[in-house]
Formats: sequence, C-alpha cells, structure tokens
Amino acid sequence: MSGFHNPVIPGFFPDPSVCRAGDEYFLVTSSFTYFPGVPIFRSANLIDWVQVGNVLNRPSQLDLSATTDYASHGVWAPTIRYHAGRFWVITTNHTASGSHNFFVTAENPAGPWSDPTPTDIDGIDPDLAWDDEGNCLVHFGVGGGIMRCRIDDRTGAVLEPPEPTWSGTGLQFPEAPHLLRRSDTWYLLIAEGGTERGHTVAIARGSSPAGPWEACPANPILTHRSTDHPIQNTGHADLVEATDGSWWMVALGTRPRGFSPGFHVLGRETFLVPVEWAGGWPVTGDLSLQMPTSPPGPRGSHPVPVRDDFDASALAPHWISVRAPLAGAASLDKRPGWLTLHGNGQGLDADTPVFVGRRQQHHRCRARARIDPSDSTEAGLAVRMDEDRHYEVFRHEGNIAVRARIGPLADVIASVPSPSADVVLRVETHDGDYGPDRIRLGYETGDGAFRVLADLDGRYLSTEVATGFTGRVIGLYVVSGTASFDWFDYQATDG
Ligand code: 6LW
Repeated sequence: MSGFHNPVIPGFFPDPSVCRAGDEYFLVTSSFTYFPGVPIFRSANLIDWVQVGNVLNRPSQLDLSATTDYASHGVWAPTIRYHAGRFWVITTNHTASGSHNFFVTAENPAGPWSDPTPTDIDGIDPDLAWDDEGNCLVHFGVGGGIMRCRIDDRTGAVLEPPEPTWSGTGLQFPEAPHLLRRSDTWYLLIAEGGTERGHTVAIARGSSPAGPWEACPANPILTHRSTDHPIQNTGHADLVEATDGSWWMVALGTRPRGFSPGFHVLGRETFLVPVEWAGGWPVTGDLSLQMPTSPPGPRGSHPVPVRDDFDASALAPHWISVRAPLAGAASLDKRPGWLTLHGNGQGLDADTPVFVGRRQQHHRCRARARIDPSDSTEAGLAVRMDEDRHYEVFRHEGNIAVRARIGPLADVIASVPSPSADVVLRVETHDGDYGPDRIRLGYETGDGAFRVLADLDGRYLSTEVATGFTGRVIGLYVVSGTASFDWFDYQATDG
C-alpha cells in the first residue's frame, strides 16, 4: 500500500481534533488571535485535507478584542464531534481575564455555524461526548488536572459541579482530554508534559465515563521527547475510527531546525499516525515524515492554494487577519481582479493592522505579490510572527524598502528607488546555518530576476524567540491610504 507524507496539514494548525461523518472526516484546529477562527478541513482519506471554511467567521461568534495583550491568546484547542445529525465544536476564547468556553453547531461543516452557546466552565481544552442516556459530558483541563461535568447541550448550563477525573501519569500540564468509546469500553485520552519538547499522549480506560480508570501500562502512547527525531513536541491528540475499521490518531508536532535549542518557525502542525489495538489498548505506529501505509479512501491531490488572482467575490478561507475581520478595509469589488486594502493609519505593530495573510506551510517557500501602491504611504508583503516580530518589504514614497522588527528594535535596512509604479515584491526562505532559515526580501526586476534587498536570520521569527503557540503568516498590508494587489503567489520550494 502506498504511504503518505507528514505533516498532513503543514503550518500552524495545532491541537487537531477529528471526527467522522459517514465516509468523510472533518478536522479543526486552534487559531489564537487570527480571524476568522477555527479552520475546518474535510478529507475522504485522512491524508488529503481541504479547508472548507472557518467555524467562527462572524464577529457575533468571535470577539478577540480582549486578546491584545498576547498574540497566543484567543481561540485554543477546539473539539469537533458529529452527534445527532449535527456537527458540534466546543472551544475556548482564552484571555488574560479568563477562559471563555462555548459551543457552536452546524448541519453543514462548511457553515453556517450557529452563534455561540456559552458554557460556564473555568478551564481550557473542552471536549464534548454523549453517554448512552444522552447526557452531554464535557471534560476540560484546569492547570493541575482534568475535570468532568455534565452540561445541557441546548442551553450550555452546567448541570453539576465539575469533578476531577483521571489526570495522567503525573507529568506537568495534563490537558487536551477527549472521551471516546470503543465497544463497551470508555477511553480518556489526554496530553501531558507541556506542549514543548516533553509533550506526550497518555490514555486510560474504564467501564463508564466516570471511571474507575485504569491507566495504560504503556503510557505515554505517543512521545518523541529526548529523541533526535525530526518531529518533536508530539502530543495533543485525537482518535478516529476509519471507514474500514482501522484507527488513526491526529496529533500536533513541530519540525525544529538549526543548532541547539532548535527553532520551529511553522508553529505546531497536524500529523497523522496509525493505531493498532492490542489487549484493549491503542498502540501508535512510528510517526515519521514519510509514512509507509495509508488509511482507506480515494487519493486526491494535496492542494495547497498557490496563487490567488483575486478574481473571486470573496477571499478563500485560508486568508486570515489579526483579531478582527478586515470588513470595509478590504475590497475585491473596488477594482475587479485586484484586492484593494485601505489603511487605518496603523502599522504591523498594531493590535488590528490592515494585514491579510496565509500561514507559511513549508520551510522553503517563495511568496510574491504584484502591488500598485496607489496613494498609500506604506504597503507591502510581510512575514509575520506577531506584533513585535515581523520582516516586510514595502513600497514607500517611490522607494522599495525592507524593515525588520525584532522585539523592541525596528529598523529600515534597505531602501532603493522603485523601478516602476507597479512592482512585484518577493520573499523567499532558504536553509540557515545555525538558525532555522534565512529570509530574503526584495523585488523582481523586469526580467523576473530576484533583487534581494535584505537576507535576514529566520530565528527571530521563530516560536523559541517569540514564545507562544503560533507560527509564521505571510501576507499583504497597508498602513495608510489605499493600495491594490493584482495577485499573490505562494509556492513551496522544498525538494
Ligand atoms: C492548548 C493546549 C496545548 O490549549 O496548547 O498543546 C494550548 N497543547 O492543550 C494552546 O494550543
């Protein structure tokens, strides 16, 4: 049987949760301070995933205005389930003032999803499950352990005070619970050890959702801690039974590069690993970049949207902005075939810049955009880690310039006269020496050659420097005035 490549969803798509409905699979991930929130993917085979939408795509569903203190606050760790003919997603809007939990439902996973039903539980990583009597059970993490409670799945009301349940083997940060059933046995799958290099997946089983729990003697059932494996931080998993009765695990992992301590720049990505059952326990196969066997289902292409000519009436679901929809600041109608952005006077350091981008999904990649700067004061192409860490190449007063912002330091590194009004801006990533990569920024000359204006160390746009849970996003921005973009093109140049 032919194999497949991991990660099955590259780029910052962490905390994967998966369910099956008929012969299709649906998967959601965290989205933090980007809007829309909770990307949702569909697959016929667990390998080839297509993003069909975003679960939280209306301001009435997601208010990220309380997340301005930290780029990795916002939407953490959704769970998706298919129950009673509907899709259910429960998640957390995590802010400095607390964890706001809610669920939404939809008949069609591509949307529309309902407005949120809040549920008053104080924790993260909520999970949804139903027992045979129809009770809706929510498990969640509270720093020191995993809690269980029953809620009303129509109103969100918590029907009894949360109780502690099985919380793993004693490692730090028990989290990411999922209550699952196989035949007559209930399983409580969790993550432990923290989402860094020590991350693990552990499981217990019991005859009822309330236990008593028996921990798997082989715990952790997945970890790459203390190994030199190219995939690290493996954890935060979910399980699904495929159409042929085989079982599969989705889990997050990273691909750090560079010298010690290693730097990961694409965030935590979604990986797939086969699961066999032995003695009533799940046994994960070897998780690697190249897997030898495949789950069932027709093979499709591995669609990574490469080029956007901005000819559609709306932006595709992989385009994201910071903390709020761009709404009136972005238009595909004003100049048909172009994306027009209207600046709000704020630069990329702001809480809600006029920036729209897509995740960097490959270590080696190239992004290009044709820009007509019109009357903008600054407009360009940026590689963004967060407010305080970004590199950009931009049009400014007849020039093309490159700026690097690294924490409190920001400087314009290069500035040359633009050869023409319209220009193709370009960013490329290349292998680094001791860091993860180098980021080259510049523009294309008339013959399409790349004129590099700056060649910068990629480690400053890594999670190890930025902290937190996200990865790089590459996109278009305007500070003030108006600029138009004819097209944006992103290509993997790996291999
Ligand atoms: C998430 C937690 C975790 O809530 O990181 O890896 C947090 N696991 O379970 C944010 O993604």
